[in-house]
Amino acid sequence: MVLRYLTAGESHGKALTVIVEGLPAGMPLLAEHIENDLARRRLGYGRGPRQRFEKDVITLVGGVRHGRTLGSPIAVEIQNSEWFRSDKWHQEMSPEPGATQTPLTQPRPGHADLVGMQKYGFSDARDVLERASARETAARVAAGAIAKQLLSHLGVEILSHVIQLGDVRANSTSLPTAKDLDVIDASEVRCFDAAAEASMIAAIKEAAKEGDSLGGIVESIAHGVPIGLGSHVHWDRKIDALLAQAVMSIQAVKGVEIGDGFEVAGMRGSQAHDPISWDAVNHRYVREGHRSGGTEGGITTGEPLIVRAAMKPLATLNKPTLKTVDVVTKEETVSFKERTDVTAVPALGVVVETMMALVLAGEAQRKFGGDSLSEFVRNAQSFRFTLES
Ligand code: EPS
Repeated sequence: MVLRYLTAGESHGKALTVIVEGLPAGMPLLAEHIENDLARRRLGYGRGPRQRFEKDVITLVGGVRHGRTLGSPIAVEIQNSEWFRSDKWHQEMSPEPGATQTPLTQPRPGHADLVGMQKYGFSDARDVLERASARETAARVAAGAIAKQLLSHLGVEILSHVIQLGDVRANSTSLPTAKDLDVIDASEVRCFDAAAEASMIAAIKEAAKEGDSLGGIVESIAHGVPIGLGSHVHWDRKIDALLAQAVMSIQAVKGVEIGDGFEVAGMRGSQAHDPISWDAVNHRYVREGHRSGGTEGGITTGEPLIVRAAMKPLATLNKPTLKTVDVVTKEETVSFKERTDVTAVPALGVVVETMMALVLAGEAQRKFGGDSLSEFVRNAQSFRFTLES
């Protein structure tokens, strides 16, 4: 791995931490680059009360001096405002010896609770759910914001939008670009189709009234990706495989698609592929269409890279109706009630952008190398000139 990162921390613990290693020195990096994406991750109609007070206050603990990276590991700490707000969490999540007075013994179907308890030998679901929580994605987004900074020096821009919420589908005929991001982020559900937006909000209201939750699908697009990231030569070097693993690792994601992956399965070969033509003005090959999603043979083609992710409805419900078993009494019951979001699909887009950025930054580092930003950019330009000549 050229670019490595590791997150630590629990949802209601004191803080989350992420360390990112393998980025070149001399890259401008400000706290606000990270804060912007963290703020975008908190957006979205249907989030629970916690998002109203979580501020994601960050501290750059290492790897950055005078606004530039040093080439050393970058460490970021993100405070959990929740921990500072209430004594409850000081006690529940204390690292000191002790025990909880309120163990959670009624595991939620669809969450990590039961299998996590079985696997790790716990009798309190909190020992599992605190880490399984999607709060952890805040730490990933901080890492991804740093990766996006590196990619910006290659002209790569990544954005996302919601294309389905519950059973409401957006009518997305054109591919949004970075210029559209402000409009998308201004939408309460981060949807680029205003007509669908209203129906999505209505669906969330309806589910909220019934104490239920909703899933959906997001599409994330990277424009300006260099040709040649990933490789056809081995299974674990294919860019599609790296992206699929990264995106599938996001909490509650159950499906990943590259380009029109599922749709082309039902087409004829003569219709399913993007024809190649030569752009004599810009001296480059272009694909007429986006069906392949910007990869062929596990390598980026330079066309927009398109990844879709399907999120299941959250397993935590405001009105517990899911049948389960109490792990102490073994009696039938319903899963425990927790304060929760109705949907986190609008935030998922920002997390998918993050995982794409981390994969692309790692693969760009692998291809172009360089210990300083200028060396990295020079190497990338040199490769591009070779292709254009
Ligand atoms: C989450 C449950 C909710 C979400 C949380 C993820 O938290 P709480 O139980 O504290 O209300 O708000 O997401 C975040 C805190 C966040 O920053 O994304 C869960 O069970 O995954």
